[in-house]
Amino acid sequence: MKNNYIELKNLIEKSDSIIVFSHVNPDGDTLGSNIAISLMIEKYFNKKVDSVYVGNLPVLYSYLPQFNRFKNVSDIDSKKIYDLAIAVDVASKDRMVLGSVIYDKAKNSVNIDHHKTNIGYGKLNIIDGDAACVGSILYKIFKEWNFAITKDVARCIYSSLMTDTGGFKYENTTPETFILASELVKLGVSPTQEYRACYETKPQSMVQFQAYVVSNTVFYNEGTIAFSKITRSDMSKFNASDDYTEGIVEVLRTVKTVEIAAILKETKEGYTKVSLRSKTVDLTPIVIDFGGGGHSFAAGCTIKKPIAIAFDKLLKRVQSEIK
Ligand SMILES: [Mn+2]
Repeated sequence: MKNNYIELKNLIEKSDSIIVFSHVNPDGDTLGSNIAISLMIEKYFNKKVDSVYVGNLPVLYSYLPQFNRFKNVSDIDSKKIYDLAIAVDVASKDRMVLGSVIYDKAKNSVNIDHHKTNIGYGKLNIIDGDAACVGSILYKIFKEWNFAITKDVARCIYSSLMTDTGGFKYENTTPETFILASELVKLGVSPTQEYRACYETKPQSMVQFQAYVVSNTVFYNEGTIAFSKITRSDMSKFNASDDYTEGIVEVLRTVKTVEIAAILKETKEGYTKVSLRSKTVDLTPIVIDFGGGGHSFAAGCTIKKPIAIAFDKLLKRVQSEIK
């Protein structure tokens, strides 16, 4: 792995134009990691970096330092051939959507990720399925490079770690998680400030929308399965943006009897976007059946069917996992 860190450094050194991609429906890890590596490259290699997102950029993460640096992929000249394209937290190339074209065209490509389902689509792949978040992989890389981590970069990495461990409580929370958190706090990160900025800044209508979705939950198989669906009309009733659904599926999993929870959301195209969480059941075989990906206890997929049909198909598949 350390050879890869050096290889990445060499690639950056010989590149003039660099672009960093986050995955579609970006979360705290992909955005925090994107800013962190972009800032490090700009500071220590003196290169200009385009930090790029696809789809919508959730305002929730606007507390991240230098959040304004993000550019939408549609604002990037798709004919431009970058010297180096880096994907962070992007489990599969299609999660870059339009960006995958630019990524493929780049002279060199790097794939930094912690999803076990990642097949290694980059020319250089730095994949650690045991890492809690991509931010923690970046921390190791920066340490190996021997570059001091600035407070802004520390905050971005802390945000990656905090959000991907669900606030230091998911199964990926290990002794290393706390060692890293400790290092970051020593660099000046305030856990209270980051927590409040991320989790206690919801609009009123978002909390009301989430309560509505939770109240519509249907329980199956003696309460071991919790499913709730969100239609476009639910969304418009609450004037909800896509990030309004963030965190609801975790609320369903807080029910004592629940083993698998799912939120199904009708997309603009009339398909169904699914977020799944479980307590002990490995979700990856389920989402792979539907062309999705993710982690064992947190995964997702988009089913190209209307929501009612997708609901029944997914429920049957989930029920087959519950003995
Ligand atoms: Mn992640």
